[in-house]
Amino acid sequence: MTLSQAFHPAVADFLNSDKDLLIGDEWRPAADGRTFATVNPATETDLVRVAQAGAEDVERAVRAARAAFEDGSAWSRTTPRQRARLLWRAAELIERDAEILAQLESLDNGKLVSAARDGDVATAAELFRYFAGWATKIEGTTIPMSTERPHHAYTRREPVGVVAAIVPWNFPLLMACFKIIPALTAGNTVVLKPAEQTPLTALWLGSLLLEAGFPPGVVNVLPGYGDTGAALVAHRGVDKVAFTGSTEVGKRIVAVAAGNLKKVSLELGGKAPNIIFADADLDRAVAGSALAGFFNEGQCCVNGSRLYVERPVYDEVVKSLSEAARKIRLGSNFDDADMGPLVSAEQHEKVLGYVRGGLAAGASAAAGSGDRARPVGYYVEPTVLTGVLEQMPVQREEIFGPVVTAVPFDSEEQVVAMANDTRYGLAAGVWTRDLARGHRVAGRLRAGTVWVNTWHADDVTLPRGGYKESGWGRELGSFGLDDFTELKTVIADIG
Ligand code: TXE
Repeated sequence: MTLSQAFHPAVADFLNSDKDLLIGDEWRPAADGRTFATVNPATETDLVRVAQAGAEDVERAVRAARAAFEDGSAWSRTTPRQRARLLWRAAELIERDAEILAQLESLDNGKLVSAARDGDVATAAELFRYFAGWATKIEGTTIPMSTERPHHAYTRREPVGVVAAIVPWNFPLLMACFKIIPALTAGNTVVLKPAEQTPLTALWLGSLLLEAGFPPGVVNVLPGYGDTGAALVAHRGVDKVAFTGSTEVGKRIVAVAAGNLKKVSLELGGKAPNIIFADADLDRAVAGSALAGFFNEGQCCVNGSRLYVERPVYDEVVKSLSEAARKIRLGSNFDDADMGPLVSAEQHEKVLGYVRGGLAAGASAAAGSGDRARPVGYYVEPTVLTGVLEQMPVQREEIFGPVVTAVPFDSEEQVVAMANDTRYGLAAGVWTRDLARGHRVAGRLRAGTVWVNTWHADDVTLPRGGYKESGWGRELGSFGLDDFTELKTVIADIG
């Protein structure tokens, strides 16, 4: 493919040849020779063909990851301080290649280069540094026993083993990092399966980790479709699956993982309620709700997609939010714009389908229309729907696009009940000037993250994850390491 001058020469070069799988320290085509195309969502044209990992490749990658993990391997002998240095080195390499990674992410996913550079890539480097600090601090405890003979009992935190990291396309590099980094910090080895829509930054990351000095086999990268992920989940040589994706696939993973009872952590779908009380600072609440609804083209599991507004300010908030939505400028890659296209034709159809379904069922569009925003590219206008009923699919199901439904409410009791009436529980938010109410409602909302007078405020230090059908476990922060370790109790008779 030909790219404009604006693109980094290394990006053009990277896209010039078919991409291989990373197994051990070798880049190789799929054993059965299959490849698939990854598409630029802004132009709907193919970017490059990528090796599609099949069963034999999964077998080889798991074997490589097992060998790298086993007792006596170079990786098993790596000290915590050495692991910290490797992670720190990886952060430096990410920063060195920040522009390349940002451009690849933009081409593959659709988000603007600026968003990828300032958000995804910068946070990825930050995550490496944050967890580098933890590598030397994974500690056990000594625990008293009350036995007659004296004993010394203590715990050790040990790596789980081979981790299959299966990630989606909305933050391709970052989601890979969410899993790989804590896994490596704790001494595990990894087989990474990027989403079929967005394999490119995962491949670049694979080569950076080799360059950083991680021993061969510690990180393997297998692009492919769901069947590649499914083969990893079924494999008895995999000790843990760390998954982000749809709730439906999450449930399938749990069922298959039962085969060898491998550990599973899941970060799944959401349908976050965003509650604005009449006493809120409405300018901030509206700006925050636009961010909540439309950040990352709305393709965000913690996207504030269900807006509840106290009735006295409902019309005013809907009007201001709709104006804010209409001001969002669509564009691609380096454009001076606010929002890119959605990731794929499938996602584009899905999102437009929900909006049209909502309109057909009697909802109205205060912004947006349910039409393609542009003839070419998977663009969707930021959309605000009113007249939505609680039982409509547009209100109950995860849309995963720039679509907000706005519903009025009359009391705290009523809105808490409506907010919690969902199978999801990933995130929620509340806007009010009444501090007591803010914290009271935060406590009543059944969600893993609750924002008060803000949305998307975040840090690599904070755990995140879901209640109910939004998942199992927590990622990031010190809690994020727990799922990547086994806890061993050692009891010694010292009588
Ligand atoms: O997700 P999938 P899709 C939601 C969002 C979106 C919908 C569908 O609503 O519209 O899911 O997106 C791999 N065993 N989220 O189809 O299928 C797959 O190859 C093992 C929310 O992209 O769950 C990819 O790598 N792996 C979410 C990853 O799973 C399997 C982010 C996610 O794909 C598999 C993405 C299987 N049987 C979508 N089938 C969030 N929580 O942020 C597929 N995969």
